[in-house]
Amino acid sequence: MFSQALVRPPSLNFADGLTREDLGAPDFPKALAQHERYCEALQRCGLTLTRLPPDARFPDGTFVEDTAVLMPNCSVLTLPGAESRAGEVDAIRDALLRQGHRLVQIQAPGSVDGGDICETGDHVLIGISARTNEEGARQLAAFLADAGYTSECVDIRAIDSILHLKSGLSWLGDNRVLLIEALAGHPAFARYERIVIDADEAYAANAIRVNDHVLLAAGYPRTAERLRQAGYSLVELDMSEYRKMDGGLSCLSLRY
Ligand code: CIR
Repeated sequence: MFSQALVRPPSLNFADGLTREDLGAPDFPKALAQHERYCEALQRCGLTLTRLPPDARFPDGTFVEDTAVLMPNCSVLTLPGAESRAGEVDAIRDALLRQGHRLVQIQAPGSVDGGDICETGDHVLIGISARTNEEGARQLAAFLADAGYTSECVDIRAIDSILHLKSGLSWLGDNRVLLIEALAGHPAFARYERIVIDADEAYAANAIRVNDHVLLAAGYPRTAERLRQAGYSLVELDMSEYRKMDGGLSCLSLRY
């Protein structure tokens, strides 16, 4: 169960962030409103929120997930793989230290984006991507092993459609994952029950299980139906402005 989440609303220059999408510039007031709905949904799932102020030095700073990997027994600050994002970690470090976390940190030449890290109970999947490199994965695996977790790498560099591992994968609990077809055949997922998403609903793969609910991007009816049939209680949220910036539901919070 999660009890807390750390979030950071987008800064006014959110549109200056990195993106590989070609969906136009995000609408700032709409992005803020969507962020507020997202925060309300986390609170509805029982979480207490820590809200950091936006910081215009980091237009991607609202995607706080990439700055840390928080497990019940282990709190790791990352070193995000995009140079423009490395400084985002400082504010997260301060906030987590204030809350009493004992932190370890990925060091260069290692790089890790939290979006590449998928916790599945005591086993952690580490995406090797354009942002998370093998050295970062090695350092993270060692921190996790010290804390009693196992891990394995999933190389996603050949899958152009996803930025991070979790752009195409969600842990639903109950030994179940939701994932895109391009990942479904990877041996790392053989141990899980797999719900494979239709190609035209691929964006919905970035969902989050938060206690008794699953937060899902709105507008993906077949995925929603499949999850309802599997017994999940859904909260559907409009993510249009974050999608334009290559982000999704998991990216907007650190949950712990
Ligand atoms: C970036 O390219 O870094 C941001 N515009 C999007 C990051 C999304 N984060 C995530 O999937 N965890």
